[in-house]
Amino acid sequence: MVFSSQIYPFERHPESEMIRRAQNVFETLRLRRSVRHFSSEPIPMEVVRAAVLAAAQAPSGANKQPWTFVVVTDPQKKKTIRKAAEAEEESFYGGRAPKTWLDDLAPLGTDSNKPFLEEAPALIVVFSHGVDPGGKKNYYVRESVGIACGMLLAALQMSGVATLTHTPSPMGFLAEILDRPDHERPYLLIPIGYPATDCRVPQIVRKAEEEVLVIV
Ligand code: IYR
Repeated sequence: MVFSSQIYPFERHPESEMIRRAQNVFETLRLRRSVRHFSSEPIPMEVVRAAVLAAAQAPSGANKQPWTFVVVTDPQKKKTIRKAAEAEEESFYGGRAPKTWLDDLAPLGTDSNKPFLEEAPALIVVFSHGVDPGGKKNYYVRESVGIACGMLLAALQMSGVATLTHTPSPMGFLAEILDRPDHERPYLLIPIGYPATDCRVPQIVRKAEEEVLVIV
């Protein structure tokens, strides 16, 4: 397909306004934490839809947009997903994971119990398309879908919705339970909602600017 081009309607801001916006984004994203204890209170579907549409504006290899976002609110489906995820996690924590991995997870206090998969009012299951429906390969699929997921997490956080990136492994069961077509593979499971009132999170420390930023 050949795209016709157009003048880009870029929105330019004064520098002081740019700095203010950048700091606002930082202040909001600084507060994002992986939440594992959600209130069951529903979140407005309009917010979820806008966040998914924001994510779907991500750049992708050859603009193939190799993603599908499935939003699950049905309690029965969430229960089925929880059961299948817990079965995988039991084998992960019960011997499949190397000791070094389990040692790294110990401070986070995670285990094979995943009540949040039922408690959270919605689960967003992100699927990647390694190939298109006709079987033709897509490009930079993991990078493209990873960027879209980052944009989704940021959009949700900026809208006031808490998130968890959950990766039961392997997660092929999600394609089955959600009856996805063959070219879609589960990429990430994102429970979303409001934190429960007694939700606690580990006290983690982010790397300092000098450790993550190099200006050449
Ligand atoms: N998927 C497992 C294990 C797990 C792995 C990593 I890397 C984490 O940062 C957290 C958990 C689970 O969800 O418990």
